Amino acid sequence: MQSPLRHGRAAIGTTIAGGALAALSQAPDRAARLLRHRYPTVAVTGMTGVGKTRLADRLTRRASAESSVEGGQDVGSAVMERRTRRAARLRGYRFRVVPGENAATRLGALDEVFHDEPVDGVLHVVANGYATPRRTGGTSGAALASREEQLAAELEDWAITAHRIAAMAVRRDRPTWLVIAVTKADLFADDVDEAVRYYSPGSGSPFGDRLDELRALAGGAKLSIDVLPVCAQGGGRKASASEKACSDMLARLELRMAQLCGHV
Ligand SMILES: Nc1nc2c(ncn2[C@@H]2O[C@H](COP(=O)(O)OP(=O)(O)OP(=O)(O)O)[C@@H](O)[C@H]2O)c(=O)[nH]1
Ligand SMILES: [Mg+2]
Repeated sequence: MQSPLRHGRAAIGTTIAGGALAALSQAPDRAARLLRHRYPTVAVTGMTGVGKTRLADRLTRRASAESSVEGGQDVGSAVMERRTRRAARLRGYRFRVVPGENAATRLGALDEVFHDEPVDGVLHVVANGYATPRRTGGTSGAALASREEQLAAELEDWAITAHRIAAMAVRRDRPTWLVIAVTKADLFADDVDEAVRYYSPGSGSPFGDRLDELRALAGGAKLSIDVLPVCAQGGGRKASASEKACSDMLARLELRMAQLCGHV
């Protein structure tokens, strides 16, 4: 088997998995999956408006429905979305996109992906304060929120998800992987490194501290954490320089997920 670590070094800017990564040899896991004949499952989590649906669509080569913007109003997902990336020899994925809006459907979806049918890995999506503000149910007009408010909301949202991830990780004997996808990088192209640092374990930032807590809770060897910038916008025919950068980031994310799932 090829060492995931060796590949990882070449492919990743920020891998803080350390020793946990060495334990992430997914070979027996892959064998079990092949027997069941299923793609690995990936939970896509994160607060409302960060870009989960858009990213999952991009990763599954699905055209995002422009109907999500109705009459200029950006509408969030109301139910869990299922997307499948098909590939030969079971090297695809089944994504479960948990709605970010704090509705009953979100709680049910969290139960499903972290308890009832526990996923193989987690793609937690954050947007460096650039989540699209969404109005709360029943009100109209565009919602407004500052970047600081969005970052605070994101932190609160993460606490709930992190708790679920920890509970799942301690319950199983094989390791769980978590990738923090810092999306909408096109909106802060000059600050990508800084954003990645903010979302990284050991950074001393509010988010970093929470990740450190999660690792302590789950046990270092039970959870690997990667932080990767990405953006899901564009990719059309008129590819500009920034679109090229976007597809490069997307490719790095895909490569990392493939490594974590034992696809490569
Ligand atoms: N600039 C930019 N905008 C993005 C990107 N990804 C998503 N968006 C926009 O951000 C908004 C929210 O994206 P969604 O994918 O609907 O967000 P979500 O996380 O699924 O939100 P909920 O369904 O409410 O949980 C949409 O208007 C997207 O077009 C990105 O990479 N760059
Ligand atoms: Mg959505």
